[in-house]
This record gives sequence, structure tokens and C-alpha cells, in this order.
Amino acid sequence: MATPSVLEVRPPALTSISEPLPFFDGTTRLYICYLCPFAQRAWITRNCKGLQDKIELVPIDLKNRPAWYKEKVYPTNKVPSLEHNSKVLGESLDLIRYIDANFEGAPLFPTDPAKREFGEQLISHVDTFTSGIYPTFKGDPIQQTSAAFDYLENALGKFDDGPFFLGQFSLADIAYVSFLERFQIVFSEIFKHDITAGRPKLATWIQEGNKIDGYKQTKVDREEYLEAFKKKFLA
Ligand SMILES: N[C@@H](CCC(=O)N[C@@H](CS)C(=O)NCC(=O)O)C(=O)O
Repeated sequence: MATPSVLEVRPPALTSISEPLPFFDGTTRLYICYLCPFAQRAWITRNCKGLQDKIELVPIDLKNRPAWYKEKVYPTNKVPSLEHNSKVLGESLDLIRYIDANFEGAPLFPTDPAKREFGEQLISHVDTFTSGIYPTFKGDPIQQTSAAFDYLENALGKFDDGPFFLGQFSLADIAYVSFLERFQIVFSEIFKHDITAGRPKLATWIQEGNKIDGYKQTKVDREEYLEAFKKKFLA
């Protein structure tokens, strides 16, 4: 994780005219979309475990996706999915656990029972957290999201042996970071509000997260995300 940062070349996204891949040929493939925060969770996990050579990244253009993706790979037609050992698995929160448990590389979930328990709580809360934020964009987001961000600030006070939820960077952070990255962009650019104001632990969490190479490599393109966000939520 502390190795010097060299930006991995991002392969171009596959589209409706891309040839099908030689599925189930023994290659492990992680299907993602560069804009997708769910897919980003699995991508970060792959990177932080140093699995760049073991898990091939296959970006898909969701706006113009190849028909074979639904037909031959993942019938739900969503990303992320992981082709591994002749099976295809999905659901980002399941995938991050699966990649952590079934591949080599430093474990991303601690063994300490108190940390594990709190990590599980945080991971089960993440859908409530994210789904509570989006509807506020049509209302008063600063006011209406305040309790949700305070929850994270308080959670970051639970362990003091590092800046992350469970001390060291873990699956609990991975569950949240791609969404926080997007919320920070939207709040600062559109609502002119700093979500870390008055939340020093959250500020440090973001700052320290930005130093983790495996995560840095996956960060969303700010302009592209803002454009997509405006179309989807503000149109
Ligand atoms: N619960 C799923 C959600 C995945 C998801 O909704 N991905 C979006 C992209 S961000 C998708 O593939 N959408 C395509 C579609 O719904 O057709 C997970 O955690 O993996």
C-alpha cells in the first residue's frame, strides 16, 4: 500500500461493438464501470491486495454495453461482477469480502473481535447511509445530511490506532470511500459546502485515504462524474 504511486493505465471501456471475451478460460475478470461507486469498491479491494496481475480489469460502457455481458456473463446486467473459477459473482459488498477471503495479499478485515463487530455494523449501515443522501439533492442537502455525516464522524472516534474506521484501512472504509468521494465532489461543486467542516476526523479520513495508492488509482474523473450527476439528479 505504501509503494510509490504509478498510475495504472486504464483500459478502454468495452461497448456494444466489442467482441466477446474468451469467458471461463481460467482468467479472473472484474467487470466494472469507471463511474460506478459500487464497482469501485471491488476495484479498490483488488488493488489494495496487490492483485493487479491476478484479476483483470474489464471496464464496460454502461450506456452502450455489449449484449454478451448480460447474455454470457452477468444476467442482472449490472457492475461489478467477478468471473472466477468458472462462476460469476456480483454485489459489491459480497465481492469485497470474497476477494479479501479468496485471494492472496494482506487481509483487509482485522482479526480483533471488537473491530470485526464494529466493521460489520458499519458495512451493514452503508446502504442506509448512501440511500439517505441522494434524495436530499432535491431538498436542502446541507441540513438534511448533517446527521448522516455526523454518524461517520462519531464512528471514526471508536478506535484511535489509526485514521480509519477500524484503525487501519479496511473493508469498512472501502464500503464508504467511493460514495464519500462523490458526495464531496457534489457538495463542494454544486452546493458550495465542505462536508468535512466541523468534522475533523472525517477530514483526516479523506486526507489519509487519498494517500492509499490502491484507492487513488480508482478515483472517479471529477468532470465526468459531475456531468453525469447533473443529468441524473438535477435535470
Ligand atoms: N447492489 C449492487 C448495485 C450495483 C449497481 O447498481 N451498479 C450500477 C452502476 S453504478 C449498474 O450496473 N447499473 C446498470 C443497470 O442498472 O442497468 C452492488 O452493490 O453491486
